This record gives sequence, structure tokens and C-alpha cells, in this order.
Amino acid sequence: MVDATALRAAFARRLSAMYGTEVPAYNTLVDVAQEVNREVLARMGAGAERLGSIGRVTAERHGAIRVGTPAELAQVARIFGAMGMYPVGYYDLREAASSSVPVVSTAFRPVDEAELAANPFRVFTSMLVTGDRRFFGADLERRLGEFLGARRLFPPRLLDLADRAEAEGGLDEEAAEEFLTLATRAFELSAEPVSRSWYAELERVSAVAADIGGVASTHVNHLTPRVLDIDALYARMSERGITMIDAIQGPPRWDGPDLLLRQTSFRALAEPRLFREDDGRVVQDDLRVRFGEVEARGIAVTPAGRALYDELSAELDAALAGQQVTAEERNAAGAKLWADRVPRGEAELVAGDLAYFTFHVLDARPGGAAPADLATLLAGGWVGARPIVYEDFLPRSAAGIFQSNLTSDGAKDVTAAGADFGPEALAGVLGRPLHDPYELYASIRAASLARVRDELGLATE
Ligand code: OOG
Ligand code: NI
Repeated sequence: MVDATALRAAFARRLSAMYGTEVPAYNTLVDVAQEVNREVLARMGAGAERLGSIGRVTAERHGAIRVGTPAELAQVARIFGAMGMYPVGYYDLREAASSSVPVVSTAFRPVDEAELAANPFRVFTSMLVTGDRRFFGADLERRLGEFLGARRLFPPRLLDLADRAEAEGGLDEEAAEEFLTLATRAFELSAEPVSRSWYAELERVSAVAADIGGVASTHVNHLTPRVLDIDALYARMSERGITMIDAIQGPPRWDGPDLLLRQTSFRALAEPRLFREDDGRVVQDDLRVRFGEVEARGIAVTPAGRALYDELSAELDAALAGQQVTAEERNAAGAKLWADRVPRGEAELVAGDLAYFTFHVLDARPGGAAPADLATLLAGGWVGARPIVYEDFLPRSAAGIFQSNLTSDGAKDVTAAGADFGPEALAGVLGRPLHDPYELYASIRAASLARVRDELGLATE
């Protein structure tokens, strides 16, 4: 039996091999990320593995895919469900982006601690909201609906195998091989000609809408390795002749623990694609829709930590509004704000309930009866804390990633009516619970505390 964990790890490897043949610069990015990771490990020793074993980090990827309809998203949920990946979090990029990104998104990922440690593969998944009048007029919505309704992204056999795997907890070797082959193929770039005029019509509204609804198939938009020192990677990619976008998104580089998520990317290379002209001729041209991205993951923050992050980001924006600053200057201003307002030690992050940690009983604890409260247990050397890594995404960075990758701004009519499409609607489409990331981190923390109380013979709280 090939279980969900093994299917997920194998799928991540196959997608990585496939994407490397389609986008060679991705292989360079992975090589440089691994080179940097080896150096950080040599320099920091065990400290480098505080947010995940080197085995986990080396294999760690996130992908991004985009689909057009609720029916397609529901099928994606079944395919990922087979691999132990469940929808977590709700992101509304329609609001976050200043240019035209008419999608709502979630991330499919493992949710429990052991599964995350085994392989945390996650896929940021976006769905077009075609009923949103800020982007699509009624006539275009209708034609787009017809186009999307007529295409088939996933063969029925793939969906059958997915359902079987989810119901039975895995697949036998032969079925697993077939599932993985079909699943990987579903995300390859198609060689089918693209209708020039249809693609162009959608592109005038939104380059993202054209990428999703202008073609009859879907594809991996990017696959992102994890690096332990993103600033070192950034410099080294430039030395290798790959031009990154001008900044690293997310928290600044500062002299304190890594929190949340820092990401950077390079612009898509133009890829040769076939186009069908209105007169029926098929010609070769190119499209620039995919790109490379890399990320450094830090500690997951609590709602209070997140509020602080959002507040500092808004303050930084306000302080720099209207000024021409370089990415370095922006980082320096951000780092200064952080130094003044964010606690610099893990113990303070625990004490202020700003970030998530798990707790464990220390072998070298003092003798005698253990105190009942966590702060005293930590201070007295009974219990140690380990940070929980952030497994999710940041809407503002996601919007930045979408934007850095658009060939045109598109047209968003801010005066027209949006379409309500909140987390409940998304959960309804998925046909399964939409997990709240904070609840997942909190339950991992709570489970560790229950183990600590049990081991120390303390009453449960
Ligand atoms: C997804 C963009 C978001 C991230 O890492 O924040 C994303 C997309 O371009 O489809 O991948
Ligand atoms: Ni990404």
C-alpha cells in the first residue's frame, strides 16, 4: 500500500522533475537554494534545523495552480485529498491587488504535525470569480462560463483513483503509479494551440484570467523551494545572471528570529506556445506566464503577532509613502521598526503570546514537584519550547507575486459590484471543511502542552 504521505512526497518529486524540464531556471534556483542551505547548516549546526530538519527543508516545495470554476476546484480538492492535503485558509486577491487579479484562493496542505514533518508539500490554489462585475461584464461571464464548462482538466480515471485513495488511505503500487502519472500530467503545460483572440480578450481584463480561462488546460504556475538564508540566495542568483524582482516580500531582514514568510521571485521567461489565429492558421509565439520563486519560512505567529505584523507593515507604508526608496532602504526602515517593537527573543515571543511554540519536558529538569504554570515551568528549566514553523501564505505577498508576474495591469472597474465570495462560499465549493490556520497551530501547541502535563503529572488545565 502506498499511503497518502508517500503519494504526496512522490507527487512533489515528480512535479519538481517535470517543472525543471519545462522551466530550466527552476533547476538553477533549486541548486542555489541547496548550496545556501548546506552553507547555513555548516555555519550554524543544529540551530539551522530549528524550524525543520534539513531533510524536510531540502524536499520542501510549494506549488501554485489556478482553476476557473467551482467544479474544477472541487476536483482539485479530491486529488489533493488523496495525498493528505486539505484546504487551509482563505485569501481574497481581488481586494489585495491594485491590478486585476479576479481570484480567491486557499492552500492545500497537510494539517497535522507528523504529516507536516514527513513532507509539508502545499499548493496555493486560486479560482476565478467570474461573477465579479468589477472584472467581467455579463456577456464575457457567459462566454467564459461556456468555455470553462466545456473543458476537462482532470480525466475521470484520475478522480476515481483519488477517491479510492482517500477512502482507503492509499493505493496499491500499480494504482499509485497510475495516479501519480495522471496527476503530474494534468499540471503539465499543454501543447494545444491557444486561441489568439480569446486569449487577448481576456488579457485586456486580466492577465490572470487569460492564463486561467484562455486555455483548455491548467498548469503549474510556479514551484517554490525553501531556503534558509534568502538574502544570501538573492545575491547569488543575481551573480548567476538571473534578475530577481527588486525586493524580498514579507518581514524585513532584522536582527531577531525569522517570523512568518519571506519570499522573492524572478520574472517568467517567455515560453514558446502555439496560437490559433482567427483565420485558422497556427503560429508559434510566446507567452510569459510562469516564474520562479523562493521562500524562507519563519515562526508561525498568533493572531496578536499577526496584528502586530500588519500594523508595522502599514506604518512602514505610511512612513515611506510618496518617497523613492530602494529595497535596501525599505528594509532598513522596516528593520528599525521591528527592532523597536518586536521582541527579539523566543522566550519573549512565548511570554507575549505573539508566536506559536510546542513544549517538551527537559531531561535535565530540577527534581521535586513541578510548578503548574507554563511561565514558571519554562523559567525553572522543567520545560523547553520549540518554534512552530509557518506553513501558510501572506495575502499581500501573494498579491505581489501575482503582480510581479503580470504583463499588463488589466482593467478593474472599482465602481462596479463585486461578488460576495467569502470563506463559507469557498468551503461550500470544496465540499469539505476549510481549516483555519490559527486553529491548526493552536491545536499543535495544545497537544504538546497536554503531553507535558501528562509527563509531569500535572492536572490538565
Ligand atoms: C499564486 C501567487 C501566490 C505565493 O507564494 O504567495 C503564491 C499564483 O501566482 O498563482 O504563490
Ligand atoms: Ni508562491
